[in-house]
Parts: sequence; C-alpha cells; structure tokens
Amino acid sequence: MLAIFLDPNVIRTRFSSAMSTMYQTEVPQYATLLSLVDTVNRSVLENDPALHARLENGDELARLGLERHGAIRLGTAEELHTMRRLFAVMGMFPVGYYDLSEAGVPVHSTAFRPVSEQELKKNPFRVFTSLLRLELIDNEALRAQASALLAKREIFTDGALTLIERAEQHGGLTDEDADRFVAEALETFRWHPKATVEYATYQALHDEHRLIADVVCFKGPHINHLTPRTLDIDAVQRQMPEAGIAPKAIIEGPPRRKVPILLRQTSFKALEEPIDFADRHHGTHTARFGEIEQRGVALTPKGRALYDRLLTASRAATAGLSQEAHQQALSDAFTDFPDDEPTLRRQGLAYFTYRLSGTPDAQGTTDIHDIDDLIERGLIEATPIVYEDFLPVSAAGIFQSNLGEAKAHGAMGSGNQAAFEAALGASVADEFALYEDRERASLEAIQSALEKGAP
Ligand code: OOG
Ligand code: NI
Repeated sequence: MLAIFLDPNVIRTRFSSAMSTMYQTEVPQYATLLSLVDTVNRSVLENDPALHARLENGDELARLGLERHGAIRLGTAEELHTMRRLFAVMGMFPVGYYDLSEAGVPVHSTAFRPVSEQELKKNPFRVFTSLLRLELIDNEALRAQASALLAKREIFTDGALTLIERAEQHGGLTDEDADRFVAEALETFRWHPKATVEYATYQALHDEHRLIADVVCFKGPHINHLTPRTLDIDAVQRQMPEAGIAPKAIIEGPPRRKVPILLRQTSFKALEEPIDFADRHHGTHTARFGEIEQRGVALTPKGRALYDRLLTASRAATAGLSQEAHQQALSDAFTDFPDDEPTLRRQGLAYFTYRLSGTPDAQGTTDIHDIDDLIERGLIEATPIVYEDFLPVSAAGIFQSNLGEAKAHGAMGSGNQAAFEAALGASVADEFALYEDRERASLEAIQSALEKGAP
C-alpha cells in the first residue's frame, strides 16, 4: 500500500500551534501580549473597513492571530545542520544571512521559512535561527570550556532524529508520524529550569557575554520568543504598560508611514526566571520575551540601500530619545523616502506583483514594457509584495534589549557566510532573488496571457 503523506504546510501549522500553546503556558506574559494584540487588531479592523475587506479578500483574516515567527540560538555546526533537516520536514528553508557580530552579538543567523507565496499564505510561521560564534570570544579558556560543554549535549530526541530520517528517505510523513514528529520536535524548544553547569561556570560565561551563557548552559535551545502580527504596532507599544507588560524602549525599524515598508518590531523585556544550577545553587536567568511585528512592502536593493542610509543618518538625531520623540525624529529622517505606491514602484524602490485587471483593447496590446501606461489604462494592477524576512539592525536591537543593557559590546568582527553555510550544509537563499522572481513571474504570466488573448 502506498503511504499517504501529510502536506508539510499542515505539519508546520501543527508545530507552530503546539509551540504557541507551550509558550503561553511557560510564559503567561506572552498570553497577555497575545490578547492585547487581538484587542488592538479588532479595533483597527472595526475602524478601517477598507483594510478589513483587503485582508478578507487576501484570505489573511483567519491567520491574523497566528504567530509569524519565533527565535532560537544554537551552539554548534552539527546542531544547525540537524535543525535545517528538522525544519525541512515542515517546509521551512534557510533564507538570508544575518551578521550580528557588527552589533556586538557573537552570532550569525538565517531565517527558516516557507518560500513560496502559497506556502506563506497557508502558514507564515518562520524561525530566526542563530549560531553562536565561539571564535569571536577572546578568552581562550572559556572558549574551550564552552565548546566542551556543547560537545556533550544532544538537543534532539531519538524519536525526532528517527522521524527526520524517515521523512527524508520516504519523501514525507504520514498523519500519525507527523503528530509524533511535532511532539518530539517540540522537546528541543522547551525551557529547562535546570542548568547543566555549576553556578560559577554560568557566571564566568555570563560575564564574558550573556548570550554565551544562554546558549551553553542549558540542555537545549529554548524558544526565546514568539511574535504575532499586529495591525497597529504603535498602539500595542503604548498599551503594553497598562496591560502590565514592560516594553523595550523603542520600536525597531522604519517609522510609521502611509505605505508601510519592511518590518517594524517591538518586544517586552525578557523575564528573570528561577534556575537550579548543577551545584544546587538557586539563581536566575533572563532569556525569554514576547515580540510583535508589523510588515510592509519588500524593498529592492536600491530601496534597501536608501533605507539603510536614512536609518544610519537618523542615528545621531534619535539617540537616547523616548519612544514618541524617537518616532518623530525618525519620521523626519525618512522624508526623502517616497511614501506612495506609484512612486515606490516607478523609482524601483519596492517589489510589486502585477495582474491583468482589464481586457486588452482592439489594437491588441502585446507589449508590457510600458507598465505605467498599462496601469493608467486600467489594464494592469500592481500590488506590493510583503517583506517576509528580517533586518539585522533591528534584530541586534531586539537581542540587545533582551541581553540586558548592563554591558554594551562593540563590534566583534565581520560576517562569515561561507562558514555559516558550511555548518548548515546548504546555502541560504537570497531574499532579494525570491522577491524579484515573484515580480518577474507575474509579468511573464501577463505577457503570455496578452499574447494568447490578443485579437
Ligand atoms: C533573535 C532576535 C532577532 C527578530 O525578530 O529580529 C529577532 C534572538 O534574540 O535570538 O527575533
Ligand atoms: Ni523576533
């Protein structure tokens, strides 16, 4: 009998919902954040029927409350390699390379995510996955101690390893195996209130960099946050304190705009949680938090360069400001960034998909080179492509606010994508190429429809 395999999108949905349930139980503040986001989203939708209609038409309403991403930090090349195979079972593949060392965080990262538009629509869950870079730690003795500790641990259950292999060999998992896979995989992301090391070891690693202690001293890479999508990030940021949640100081990313670009993020500060150390010492560790995100249009390399330039230029003007003043200064700094869809499109700053929205005229238009003209004549409609990835400067801001402000670290080196990909055992997809492909495919579809349909 031929086995029937479950759609990887369904496995991803089961996994992300199991993860959400686990995290809400483990971190009750996160459940509070989810309900705050839900309240704000409802009120935005009530007050904006056009947005409501657009989300409904795009099939997005039902998934609004679902988590968009989570994050983990791994310790070794082997862990990253197996994690890639684990995520592949759920239709998640590495996209993008993020170098955080420049911002004083000794990791480099990728995002495991669904790649196609249809798969993102079915379930948008992705995981920002970082790999510790021990080579950036100066203290040789500590470095050796950390790698010895990491070499001893196994973060995957036997059951998970068996099922990953089965999925690879057979080309998928049955419904029953998928349920077991989700349960086994979840174990890797669970919190462990017991450290694997004595308190003094934890302290020494922690004093070198808090992130090292977080990665090295525990049985596995606990999920450190989950992130739902909000329709009004400024409102959630404002309302967090009333809900008893302490937000990070500022919202990361671009300012609020008429046409949202890229990604805006904020989080609540990581909680101090009780830990039992191997020598019976009772202490605490700070790692887990909750985050929200609001996504806008994906930018082309040209648009991204402008974003990076304006963000860097805004630094001096925004430094040390409180959230409201910060947002104002940021908006001022971004006045040179066009804020309407036609200009973003015409200047090649953002990605769009195109579709036929009218019937070609009698002359038989078969040439789509003058897109502006065709849009003006109502023949083609352009829709912004949503940014599905992450931003290194924002990610560094999220890391830092959750690693404690006590000790700021300067730049620690530079990126090493080749080493990351060697550990991963695969290359990471280029995010820009993915957006460009979608744009081009939509234009090709129009071209061939016009050629076929021309009278
Ligand atoms: C990851 C921080 C980055 C984001 O959304 O940019 C991140 C971490 O703290 O491990 O999640
Ligand atoms: Ni995040």
